[in-house]
Amino acid sequence: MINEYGDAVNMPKSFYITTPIYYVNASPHIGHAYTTIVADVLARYHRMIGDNTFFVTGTDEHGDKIAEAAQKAGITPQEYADKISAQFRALCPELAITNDYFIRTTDPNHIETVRYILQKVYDAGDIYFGSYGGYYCFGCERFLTEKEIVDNKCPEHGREPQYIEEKNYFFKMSKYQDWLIKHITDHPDFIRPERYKNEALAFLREPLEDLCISRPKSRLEWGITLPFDENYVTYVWFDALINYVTALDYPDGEKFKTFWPVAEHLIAKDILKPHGIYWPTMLKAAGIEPYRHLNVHGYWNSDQNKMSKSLGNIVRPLDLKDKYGLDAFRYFLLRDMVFGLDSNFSEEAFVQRLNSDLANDLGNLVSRSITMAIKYCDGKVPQIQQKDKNKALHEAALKAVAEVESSFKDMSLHKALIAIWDFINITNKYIVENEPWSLGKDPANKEKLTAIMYNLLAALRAISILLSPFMPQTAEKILRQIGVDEPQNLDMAGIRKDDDLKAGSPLTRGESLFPRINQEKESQPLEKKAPAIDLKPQIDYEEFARVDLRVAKILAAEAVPKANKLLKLKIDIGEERTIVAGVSKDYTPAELIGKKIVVVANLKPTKLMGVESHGMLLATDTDTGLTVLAFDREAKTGAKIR
Ligand code: ME8
Repeated sequence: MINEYGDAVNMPKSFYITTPIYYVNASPHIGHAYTTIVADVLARYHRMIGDNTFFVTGTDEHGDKIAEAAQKAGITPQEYADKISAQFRALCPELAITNDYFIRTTDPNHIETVRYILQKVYDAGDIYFGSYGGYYCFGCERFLTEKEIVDNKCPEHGREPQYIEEKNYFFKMSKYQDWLIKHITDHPDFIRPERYKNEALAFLREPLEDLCISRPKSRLEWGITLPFDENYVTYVWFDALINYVTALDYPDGEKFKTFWPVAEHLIAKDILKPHGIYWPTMLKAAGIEPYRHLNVHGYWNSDQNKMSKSLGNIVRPLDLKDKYGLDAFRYFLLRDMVFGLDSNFSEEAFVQRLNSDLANDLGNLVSRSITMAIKYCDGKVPQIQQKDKNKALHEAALKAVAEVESSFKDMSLHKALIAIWDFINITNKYIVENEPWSLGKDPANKEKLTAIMYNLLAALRAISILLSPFMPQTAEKILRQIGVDEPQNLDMAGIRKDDDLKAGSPLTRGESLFPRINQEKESQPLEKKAPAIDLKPQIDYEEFARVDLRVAKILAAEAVPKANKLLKLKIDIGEERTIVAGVSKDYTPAELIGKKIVVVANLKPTKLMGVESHGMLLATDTDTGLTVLAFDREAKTGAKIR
């Protein structure tokens, strides 16, 4: 029999999951951690249900961005790539990531595969030499179409794209436009969730241009040399996307045969176009079948903005893990993002979830169940009769299993966690309704009490199995407390069969799984960190002197209508100006009027909520909000700051 994916049923199924390979121009933040953790949960789940699984992550190391970052840091691109790639690699064990392979685009086998595919596509006549001029965004590492440029800027990176015209090699992407539209239409979940399929189809409503796939070495040397022209290197996306087949030993590897037909890519929405448009057409031209699914999630924002080095609002995954524990961190990320939509990171929301879902619901359930079972069953898993097993509780476990299974099919992992928590709460209710502490007062209730304890332990076992892909350390801790020796051998089938608890196994009380956090007393909010100082480019004095900093006296201040953070300030810097500043949560207008502050006077004017701002004040983040830079002695209005 053949299932919906064309696999022979009863054969072990295969599952291939990839994350983007991350640029090595900056250290990892929670956005990277999120994608990698989601991939890990999927890989763990598929291994648990018996699928032959392969999970790849890695780093993307060529291109302008890296060359530029290395130059600023005063080291070679290879040294730079080695350093940051090592940070991404080290993050994997810290986050309990079970990747089977870590790929780097500077690996010799990858370079060979890229050259092989380029030659193949070139020989097939789909690469030609030509000339092109267009607006290039170095953040996206690609030319932008006119429609993508808003107010002369790339909306994703807030930078002006640069006009570049040069002779280059082009991939005939346009030739595959109709094929791709048909493929996406015929396979409605090829790109999912649906909003991103629609976005890809919207790109494809415009004529697709051919893709420039080279850079002359005279401009950029840090890349893979084209096999058919020594003077050019490959364009970074053509290089990077191929990692997904290099990792499987394309073209002849067994892994390629097994895993490519079931390839699942996981990305955020920022790189939809290269994955949804470039990559399938490249595969088609190279004679390789398309991947099975492109799974696209939204952004983790911080303070309502996309995390970026320049905004200094980067949240570092290891800081959170060190402060609150790995499983709490994994749980929060997976529970608080609806796959496909953006989510705002806030430490407060994190602590709330930790206290309510983890400390209260799960932690309390485990600790009181084990304590009571030890007390009422002499420290061992009891033996009970089939008729005493609680049907309703078992059915609730089966319902959770079914919901978890269906959530994994469509990537709605937060729904899987909601289903598991429904079951946790039903189990908590079972305790409250049965009042074992009352029954325990009368020895005549011994049999009833023993049955309740068994049913509770069976529920804990089911909860741990369901949780294990998400929170592997917690699952293992609970299973050990209920006397399961080999937690790694459990699977969903073990929940369906309800007779698997081994009578006589020792019960042990562990430490509290999730101690409550008293946010006010105990918790210092994490510092949002700017990138490590050694990665910051040094500038010379001339560069600094181009910024015109002035002493400004605030003459008037008022809220900007409908904006929730902005104040409109009238200032004197030797002339009168209006500036708009995001400080209304931290200062009242009255507090500001008369104050002398520091302003960047030569910033290009910009409109904020309809008000034109002619400069920017300086402020710094503190644990309680913003503090505006002011003076501790006399300062002359309009004077230059040196
Ligand atoms: O684009 N929220 O690398 P990259 C959620 N090298 N996820 C985020 C995120 C955020 N705020 N920020 C980053 C590249 N990510 C290329 C990829 S693949 C052949 C080449 C995650 O370092 C998310 O997975 O910019 C996003 O797609 C990826 O990091 C971009 O990583």
